[in-house]
Amino acid sequence: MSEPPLSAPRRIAIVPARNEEGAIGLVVAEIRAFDPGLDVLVIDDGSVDRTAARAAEAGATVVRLPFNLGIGGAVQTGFMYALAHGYELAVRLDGDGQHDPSELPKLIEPVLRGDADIVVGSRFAAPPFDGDTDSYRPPLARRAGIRFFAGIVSLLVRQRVTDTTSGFQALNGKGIRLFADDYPHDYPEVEATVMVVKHRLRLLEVPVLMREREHGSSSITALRSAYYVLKVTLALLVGVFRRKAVPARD
Ligand SMILES: Nc1nc2c(ncn2[C@@H]2O[C@H](COP(=O)(O)OP(=O)(O)O)[C@@H](O)[C@H]2O)c(=O)[nH]1
Ligand SMILES: [Mg+2]
Repeated sequence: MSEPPLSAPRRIAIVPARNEEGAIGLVVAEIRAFDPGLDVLVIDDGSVDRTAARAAEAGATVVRLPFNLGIGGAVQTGFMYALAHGYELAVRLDGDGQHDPSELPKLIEPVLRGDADIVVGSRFAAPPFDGDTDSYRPPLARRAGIRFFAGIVSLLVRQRVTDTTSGFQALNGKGIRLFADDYPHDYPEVEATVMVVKHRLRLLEVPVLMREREHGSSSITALRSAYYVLKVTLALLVGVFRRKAVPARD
């Protein structure tokens, strides 16, 4: 991707961030170094630190939400921005530096080839991560949760998925439109995976490595994980009975 062709689609990187002042500058710089044609949009979701300033200094456009909407609302804001500004390709990366922009070509290429509407970077689709000390290995309880959701979601979408909580993604215009119109709240990625397939968008997983977080701390604590599993499972059940998945445009 270092020399994109002139016909390259207008593209945007959507980066949700909350209190990521330690990491966000480097994240933005790395994305811009990877592909200078990729506009970087940071959604600062009610941070109480210098996240917005650091992102702007590094060259990102920053949308500051007036209060904390949560990851779902922040990500949807990013897709609404992308839709309103006519972007044809979007990538999404976390603001904590765990997603390595040098892996973006794996995500973007299937979208550009027209093989998928949404490509998700999976931490678990690759050959096992044991032995590889550089790769990301979540704690046991979290791995169990990840397997649990991979199982249910694979059944619901009738396609094997291994990582339903990954926020490392690339989407074409169809994907941008869907997520701008409707995006789950709270812990959104699991439900979003189901939504994509329900709307007949083509979902593809590709293996990626994920880096360890070096600054700040994960927003997902042990207690939150329990709430996460319960809430998302209920939401999936409700989703099964939900007739119209996207609110009509007016
Ligand atoms: N917009 C927004 N982003 C959040 C919020 N909580 C976490 N994030 C961001 O979402 C990304 C993933 O969160 P993280 O806490 O690292 O989760 P983990 O990687 O699954 O442990 C990071 O870029 C965070 O800055 C939130 O309330 N709102
Ligand atoms: Mg993280």
